[in-house]
Amino acid sequence: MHSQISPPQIPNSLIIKSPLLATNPKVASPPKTPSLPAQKPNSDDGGTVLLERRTLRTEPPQMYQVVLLNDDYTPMEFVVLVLQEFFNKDRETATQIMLKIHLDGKGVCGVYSKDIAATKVDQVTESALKNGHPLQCVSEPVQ
Ligand code: TYC
Repeated sequence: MHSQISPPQIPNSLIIKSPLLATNPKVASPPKTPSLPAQKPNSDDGGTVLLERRTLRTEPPQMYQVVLLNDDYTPMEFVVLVLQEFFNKDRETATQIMLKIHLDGKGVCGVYSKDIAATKVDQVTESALKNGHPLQCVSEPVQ
């Protein structure tokens, strides 16, 4: 004779249905198919109705690259510090990006959503003005 251990039974009254699980398609539900208009079968098609299945896809959001422009006056050290502070670059990467900007005229510091990119531009511009440097920073849509 052997005894079986069965899993504990959870009463329905204790199961909470999370709204997150119900609405987040990544977690719970498969891609939605748009509902089709009701169709009357044609009299000459033998009652066959052709249903087209289309899957709704959401486009990824437009991303923005934040670009620093070269000038003749902003000290190299200041640009390196800006890249470290506002773009989270380590000292070596920041130095490489700064030198690229110095040689090419401009360089990408990072790619962000529209709002974050605008904030980065504001932060860099404010810091440059406060320190008396003409450093220019802009954002532009990627592609
Ligand atoms: N060209 C500047 C100098 O020689 C350095 C510099 C680099 C300035 C990058 C701006 O975005 C810049 N002091």
